[in-house]
Amino acid sequence: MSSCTSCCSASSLLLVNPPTRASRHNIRRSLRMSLNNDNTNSKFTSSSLLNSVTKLLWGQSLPPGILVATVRTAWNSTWGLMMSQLAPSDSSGGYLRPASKFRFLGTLSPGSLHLYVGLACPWAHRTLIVRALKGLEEAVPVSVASPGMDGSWEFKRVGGADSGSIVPSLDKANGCKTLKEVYGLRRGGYDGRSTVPMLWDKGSKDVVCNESYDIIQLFNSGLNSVAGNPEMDLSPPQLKEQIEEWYRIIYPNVNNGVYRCGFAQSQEAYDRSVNELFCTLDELEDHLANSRYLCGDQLTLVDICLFTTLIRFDLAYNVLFKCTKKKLCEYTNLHAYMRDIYQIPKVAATCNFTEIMDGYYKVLFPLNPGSIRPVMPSTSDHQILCRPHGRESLSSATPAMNAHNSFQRSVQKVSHPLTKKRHHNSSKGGETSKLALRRKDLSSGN
Ligand SMILES: N[C@@H](CCC(=O)N[C@@H](CS)C(=O)NCC(=O)O)C(=O)O
Repeated sequence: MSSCTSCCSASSLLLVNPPTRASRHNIRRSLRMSLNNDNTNSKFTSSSLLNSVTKLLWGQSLPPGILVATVRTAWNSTWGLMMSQLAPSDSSGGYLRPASKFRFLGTLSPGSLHLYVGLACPWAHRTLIVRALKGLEEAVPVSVASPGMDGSWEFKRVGGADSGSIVPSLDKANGCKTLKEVYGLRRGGYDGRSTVPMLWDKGSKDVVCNESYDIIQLFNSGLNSVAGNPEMDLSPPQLKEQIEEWYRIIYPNVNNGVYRCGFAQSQEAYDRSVNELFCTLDELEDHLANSRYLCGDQLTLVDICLFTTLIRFDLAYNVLFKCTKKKLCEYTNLHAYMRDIYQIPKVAATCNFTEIMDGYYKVLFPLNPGSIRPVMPSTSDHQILCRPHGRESLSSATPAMNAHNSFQRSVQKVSHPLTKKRHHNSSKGGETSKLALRRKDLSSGN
C-alpha cells in the first residue's frame, strides 16, 4: 500500500513537468541504482527513489508547498478509496460494521469444536476469556492467528513471550497457512470476510459460528457436559434481561463505538461517535461507583464484553482511533473495574499487550501509514493492572450467588503466575447495585 501511494505521487509529479530525453536516461539509471541498492527495505527504497527522481527533475528537493499539496491530493484520494472499500460507511461517513455471516443455529457436536482467534481482536478476546473461565480449554482447542501485512489473518508464528500470556500459533486443526484457507475448506467454499473469532466443527468441516456474542453464549451454557467449570453461569436467568439491556448500550457506543470513532470518514461522523462514546463512559463511571459489576455483584457476559474494549483503550483506541477526550486511567471506577476483572484468575493470561499493539498500529495501515508503534503506556503495565482494585467492598452477594467466589474455588487447582498475586479480600455489606440507575440509551444504529 505504501508503494501505491508513492507511485501516485510520482506519476502526478511527472505529469506536472515531463522529463527531457537526457533526464529520462538519468532517471532510468537512478531507478536501477535505487533498486539494486536496497531490496530489503522497500519503504526506504521507494522514498529514496522518489528523492532521486525529484532531484533529477528539479535539481533539488521539491519546495515543501508543492510537495505537501501533491502528496495530500494523492493521499486523500487513496485514503478515501481505501476507507470506502475497507470500512463501509453510511451517507454521513459513519462506520457501518458488516454483519457476521455465520450465526449459531443451535446444533453442534461438542467433541469436535475448534476455536480460531487473533489476540489483537476484542471480539475474539471475549471468547478466549469465557472459554478459560468455563474450563473449556481441553474441550475446545484454540489456534491463534497473527495479523498479516494486508490485514488478513495468518498462521505463522509459534512461541514468543508476554509474561505468561497466550501467544500466536500455527493452525492446529487444519494445518492451513491463512484463516481464509480455513474458511475456504467448508462445503461450498466461502468468499466473504474471514474474521475471528471463528468456531469450526472438525467433524463436518464447517464454520459453526463467527459472531462473538453467539460464541460466548454457547460457551457459557451450551457445552456444560464438557466444561471443567460447568457450575459457573455468566448469564443466569434472573440477570438475562439486564445483561441484554446493558449490551444494547455497550455494543453501539463502546465496543463498536471506538471503531466508529476510528473509522469515521467525516468530521460530523467522528464528532457524533466520540460524543456518544464518552457520554457512555461517563455513565458507566457513575454506575460502577456503587456496583461491582454492571449487573450488580455477579460478573456476567456483558462485563466480559466491556472489559475487552477497556483493556485496549489506552493502548490503542485513545491514540489510533482518536478517542482522546480522556484516557481510561482517568476514570477511577472504570479503571478499578477493569483491574478487578483482569485479576480474575486466567483472565490476564488471555491478554497479550504486544500482540494488541502490533495488531492495531502495525496492521491498520489506513490509520497509521508509517506503521510506527508508540511506546506502551505505563498504566497498561501488568504490575499496575495487578494493583489492588478495592472493589470487593461493593459486593453484597452471598457466596453462593457470587461468580467471583466460584472463580476462587475453581482456580485453586490452576497454577497460573497471576493466581498467586491475586488480591483475596472478601468483605460484605457494601451498597447493593443500583440497576434502577438513570440509563439513557445512546445507541445510534450501528
Ligand atoms: N461481529 C464480529 C466482528 C468480528 C471482527 O470484525 N473481527 C475482525 C478482527 S477485530 C476481523 O477478523 N477482521 C478481518 C477482516 O475483516 O477481514 C464478532 O463480534 O465476532
